[in-house]
Amino acid sequence: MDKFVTRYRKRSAVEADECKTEEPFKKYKEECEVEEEFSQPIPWKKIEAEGLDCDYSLLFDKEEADHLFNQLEEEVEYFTGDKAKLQVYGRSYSVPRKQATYGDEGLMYSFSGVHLMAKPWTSTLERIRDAVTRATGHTFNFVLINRYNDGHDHIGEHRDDERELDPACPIASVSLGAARDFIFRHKDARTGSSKRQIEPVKLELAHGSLLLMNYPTNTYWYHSLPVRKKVKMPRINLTFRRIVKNRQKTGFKIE
Ligand SMILES: O=C(O)CCC(=O)C(=O)O
Repeated sequence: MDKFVTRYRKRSAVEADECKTEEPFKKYKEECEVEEEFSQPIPWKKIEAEGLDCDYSLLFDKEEADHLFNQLEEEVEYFTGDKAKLQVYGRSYSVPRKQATYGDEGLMYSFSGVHLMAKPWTSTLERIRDAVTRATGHTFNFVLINRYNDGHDHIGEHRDDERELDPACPIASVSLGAARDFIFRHKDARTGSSKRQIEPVKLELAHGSLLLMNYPTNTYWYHSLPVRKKVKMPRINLTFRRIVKNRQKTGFKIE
């Protein structure tokens, strides 16, 4: 595993310290107290590089993560047939994994030529979403689910930089099932002949983990989940997002 810069902190403890501000900042202090109610103290690992800002933690212990994985296997309805295809430069490709989208009513997320409508939240998805909110203080109205049957299933390099995503809200990525490598590559260093040499940042996303991709990570860095033929077990990844309603694209909808 390549090295990356890490800093451990307890998010809520740090926020509590920041709340010990003097009288002129009373309003700020009150806001911090509200924030604290949302926070669940988990130890965060900071992952930083030029233009990359992420936080990583284990959100669920093995027993809970196993339970959530099994519940999702029963509840989630993935897109099939034409709905499981991407458009790249006018050509249609099968997605090398399964995908589903859930969220608040009327929300739609568009990428790679497809427009995916949110199905209503299931109870398990609400439970995971609310755990992420307690841990981060952020609220989310949409989740993209990717299911990888084994190490052949993968996702290619891309950025989650669609204009309908609220940049003030991190993308919160929850992983359940097989641990998989996850690679960030800077946009100016993606090929051997690139003008800059910036090392990729590589992590392993564990069962029950939470990775927060904070602004401006998705402006400068592509990410991917490469093929790993030795991985024989399935994995489910949930990326919780906040979509700004009036910035959604209109067009062909997949429901
Ligand atoms: O499965 C993963 O960890 C990555 C998913 C991803 O890149 C995405 O949802 O944009």
